[in-house]
Formats: sequence, C-alpha cells, structure tokens
Amino acid sequence: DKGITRPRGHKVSFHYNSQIEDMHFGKTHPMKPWRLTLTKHLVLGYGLQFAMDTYQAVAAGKDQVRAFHDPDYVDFLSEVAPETFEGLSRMPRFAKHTPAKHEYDSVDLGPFNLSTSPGADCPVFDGMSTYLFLYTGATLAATHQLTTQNSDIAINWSGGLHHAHKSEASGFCYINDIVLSILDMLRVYARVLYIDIDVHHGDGVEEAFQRQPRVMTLSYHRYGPYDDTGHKFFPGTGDLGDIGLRGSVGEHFALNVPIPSGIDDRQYKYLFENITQRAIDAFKPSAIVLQCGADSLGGDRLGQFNLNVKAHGECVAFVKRARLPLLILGGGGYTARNVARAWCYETAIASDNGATLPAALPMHLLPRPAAFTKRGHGNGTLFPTFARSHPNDCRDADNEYMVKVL
Ligand code: V1S
Ligand code: CA
Ligand code: ZN
Repeated sequence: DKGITRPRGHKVSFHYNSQIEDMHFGKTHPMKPWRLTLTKHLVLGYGLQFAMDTYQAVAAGKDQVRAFHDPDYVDFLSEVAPETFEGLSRMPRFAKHTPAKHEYDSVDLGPFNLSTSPGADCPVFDGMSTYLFLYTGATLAATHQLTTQNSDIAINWSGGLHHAHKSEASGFCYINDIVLSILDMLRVYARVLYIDIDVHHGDGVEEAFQRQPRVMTLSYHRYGPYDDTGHKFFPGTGDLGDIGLRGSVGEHFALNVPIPSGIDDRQYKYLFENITQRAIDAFKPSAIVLQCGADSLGGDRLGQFNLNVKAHGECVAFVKRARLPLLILGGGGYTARNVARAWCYETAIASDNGATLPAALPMHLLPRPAAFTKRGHGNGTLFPTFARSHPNDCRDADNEYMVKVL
C-alpha cells in the first residue's frame, strides 16, 4: 500500500508463524487461534508488513521453557497429545501432579490442570505441543530483537498467555511466554514494567514476580463480587490490596486496578493514563512488556468492558510514548473480528501508521460478489472499522462469516 511508510527513528519487528492458525481447542471452546488469520489478513491487506521487519517464528526449546516452568511439566507438554494423554497421566512422575477431584469440578482433570474432556479450560488437542512451543518461540524471538537492540518495538499477537503457572496450565494458557520473556530481559535491563490490558487479571505473571523488585506488574481487569451464578469473574484475583508479597522485597511492585463491568472509553483512558504514567515515573523501567488482550473490547464473548478499538489502541500509543524498548503481546480476545481490528490497528500504531489507515477495508479483503462465491454471503459493506460496543455483537456465526470471506 502506497500510504504505508516505515517508521522514522525506530524499528519494529513482527513475529508470527501461520501454523498456529490451524489449531483447534475444541468446538465450544472460546479461544480461536484463527482470530490470528483475520489479524494477519488485515495487517497484510493494509500493507503494514512494509513498515516492519517480519520474522517467521520457530519453536522454543524445552531448555528455554524450563527457565520458568517445572521440568516435569515441560516434558509432559512436549510429549502430550489426545492419544497419549491417558497413558502419560498414569506415569508416576506425572500422576503426582494430578489435582484431587472436587465434586464441583465439571470436567475430569488430569495432571497439570490439563484435560481431554469437552468444555475444559485447558484441553489437550491435536497439535497442542507445536502450538505452545511456537507461540513461546515467537515471544522469545521478539524479546531477543529488543535485548540485542535490533528493534525498538517487537510484536507477537500469538503470545501474552498470562495465566500459566510454574507447573500448571490455567485459563487457556499453558506456557507463560510473558514470564519467560521478562526473565530474558532481566539479563540486560535493570527494571521491566509489565502492563496488562486484558480484561482478566494477569495472575501468572504477578505470581512469578511477586518477590521481585526489578519487575513491576500492573494489571487492569474486571474484578468484583460474585455474580448471579455464584461465580467470581475469572480468575477471581487482583484486588486493589494485592501489591506483591508482603514482607518481601517485592512488596509494592505489583499493582492491580480492579474495575466493574461496563467501563467505557473515557473512564478507562482516565484510569489507564494516570496510573500507568505514575507507575512509569516512580519505577523508571528500562523496558516495557504490554499484554494487549482484546477481550477488554465491547461485545467480547467473555469480557464485560465496553471499550472501542480506538481507546484500546490509545493504550498502546500511550505506552509507546515512553520511548522504551517495548514488547507488544496478544492474549485474550473472543469476538474474532474485533480482535483482528484491534490488533491490526495497534500494529499500525506501533509502526507510526495508525493515522494513515483508511477506514475502509483494503480492496482485496472486500467480499466478492455473490456470483463468485459458493454461498452468496457478500452484503456490500463488511463490518465497520471500529468495534460496536454492543453486548450482542459477539455471535460465533458472525465470526465464521468472516473466515469464509477471507
Ligand atoms: N469466562 C469464562 C470461561 N469460559 C470458559 C470455557 C467455555 C467453554 C469451553 F468449552 C471451555 C471453557 N472458561 C472460562 C474461564 C477461563 C477464562 C480464561 C481467560 C483467558 C485470558 O483471556 O485471560 C488469556 C488468554 N474459566 C472459568 O471461568 C473456570 C471454570 C471456572 C468455568 C469453566 N470450567 C470449564 C472450568 C471452571
Ligand atoms: Ca488485565
Ligand atoms: Zn482475558
């Protein structure tokens, strides 16, 4: 695209592997890796690849993943598949990691909170190992670009899986690529600030660094009392009073911003800019990791916030203005067309092209006339540029529609 230019004064790298798109967590599971296909098509459609260095990600090594995770867990993740799950689960070194079954567990859980039951948060699916080590490899390659000063901003939309624990998967997250990245960064940078705008609390990252004064974690998330079904919004942590491990040198280096449902652009921007600026001023980070979970957008299938793409993107623009080495990661995001809009727009912001993206879709992404398609689904205009903040704007049927078009 003629309007797309390389950013002056800073280099941006984009890390990705299309193999990730083909993964399926299961029919009813909200995490849809093909949201990355939509994102890629928009990014390429607008020509943003000409504004960045693009890298094909390779799988992380087991030794790299062991920098944070339990060696047994890493072995299990690298060997497991739906066919091998039961056999592996019975092996004593893995079986000892199986949680005791509670009567309120709706699915059967195996070791490390993994399961082959339909409806599980962390299912074992075909190609899972490949998927996990690839998204992690992309984050570590992006991190390397920053720590070697080859890039000023590095992007991996397939990463940002903030709930994974040392020896347990949680909330669709298996390997905590964010923790691994920050551990790498600490070899080079004195202090790393982690900012998390996913609608969920970044509990795995916070927990990993709760004793660590060189990492400040700052999560903005939905948090509140029990809902009508007697459940707390996942994962149920991240109260204002959680400030890092009390009595340790990490005390005061975790910040949590619990937010009720329905927060709008203006309110979120007010909180985000004031709190983030004060955190930057006080902590004086040498680098920043920004988890951009898109489930904080209005109309998300799981989220309960009411942000438009523009406001979500303004968080990225704001953090970019700190002019520090910046790692931009994905995370949640369950209404795929809005995820693609947000992450494409944020790719443009990172590469200084945010203002030049036309509101209309690139020509070749427009639906073809019905006569040229097997099913006539072209309806003229394909989705407005910005997310509609509408609670019903989140049906799967709509997402499938966009896949067919592409
Ligand atoms: N909210 C929510 C939600 N929905 C599901 C789910 C629905 C259908 C399935 F087939 C499988 C799972 N799980 C949850 C949440 C987890 C949300 C994770 C968000 C991840 C992130 O965006 O922050 C980062 C990528 N899990 C729960 O609410 C836990 C349960 C309490 C209910 C669901 N069952 C399966 C486990 C226990
Ligand atoms: Ca968050
Ligand atoms: Zn989330």
